[in-house]
Amino acid sequence: MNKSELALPVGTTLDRFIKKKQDDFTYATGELSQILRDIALASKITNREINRAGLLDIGGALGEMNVQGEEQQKLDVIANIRFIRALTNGGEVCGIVSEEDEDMIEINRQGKYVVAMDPLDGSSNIDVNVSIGTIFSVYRRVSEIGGPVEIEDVLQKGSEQVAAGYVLYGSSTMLVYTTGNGVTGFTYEPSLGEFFLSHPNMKSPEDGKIYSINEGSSSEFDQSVNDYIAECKSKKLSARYIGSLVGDFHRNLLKGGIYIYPRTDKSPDGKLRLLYECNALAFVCEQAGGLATDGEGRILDIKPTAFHQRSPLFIGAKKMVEKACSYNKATATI
Ligand code: AHM
Ligand code: MG
Repeated sequence: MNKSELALPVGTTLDRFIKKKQDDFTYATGELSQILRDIALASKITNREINRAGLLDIGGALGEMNVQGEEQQKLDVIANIRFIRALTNGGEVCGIVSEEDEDMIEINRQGKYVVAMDPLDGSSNIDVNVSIGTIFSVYRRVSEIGGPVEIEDVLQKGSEQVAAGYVLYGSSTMLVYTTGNGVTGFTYEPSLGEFFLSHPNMKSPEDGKIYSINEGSSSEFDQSVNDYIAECKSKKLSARYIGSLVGDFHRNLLKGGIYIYPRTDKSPDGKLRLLYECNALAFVCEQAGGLATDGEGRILDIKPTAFHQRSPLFIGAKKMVEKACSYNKATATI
């Protein structure tokens, strides 16, 4: 046996990768690198808490509602605190908009970036050991550095994002992100406490065989959505829906599929939040060669008007999203 085979290389850590790629950033200052490291740190701690759910008294509901009128789970709140704390200590961020907080949180006026995030998405799956995720989106602030963080710093079109990604707490924990130069995935190695490069240059298949939608609400969907579902069935595609956006999106990204959360009678603007759910995944998806629309136009072109604004979402393999939107001939521009 060759001696070097006794100690095989462990691979490229996220930190080392970020450092190597720093020059790819539009603003190659290292600040954005620090934000990604802060997010990675918070996700490791959140991962630890999630893995202990069931052993400690951190499962179940907190007994309070968030700004969306949804019951907050204890782990939603724990993850929110962890991410805010890491980004605060990192010092590069001036403001955070979180699904769990009504108002923007001002942090460091010298920070050049704002972050929009859903610290723990898929709340209904927390207590039943099904995959959940963190979603994040980073913008460069437009207001003067040193002054107060402004609403306009966050209410930018998704096309202005400088970085976005997600963490999937699944059968393994993965961090996937883009800074506008393709999509890269890292897998967490718990014994070393590090994310390692595992999915370089992730690409969405152009077409796919999976459709993901909560069909239980089909009586509330527009006819065009039901027409597309009928087509999926006629082609004998596979229906896969776990109710965790990050998990459903990630599977479809790897295997080829479409995720749809359309408008419904109950949620006339859709359920998902534009700033910290749709935009972040739309950026990742486009960077991987896929497409993301609200059923009519490109997600990344929508100018947000409110922090917690909702949007319908059609996201995934390019041909599937185009096909789904083609049923909506009256208004679709894609
Ligand atoms: P949340 O942010 O409260 O967790 O809600 C978002 C989640 C998504 O992860 C998931 O795709 C969707 O809501 C499921 O909603 P539904 O149960 O209506 O199908
Ligand atoms: Mg969410």
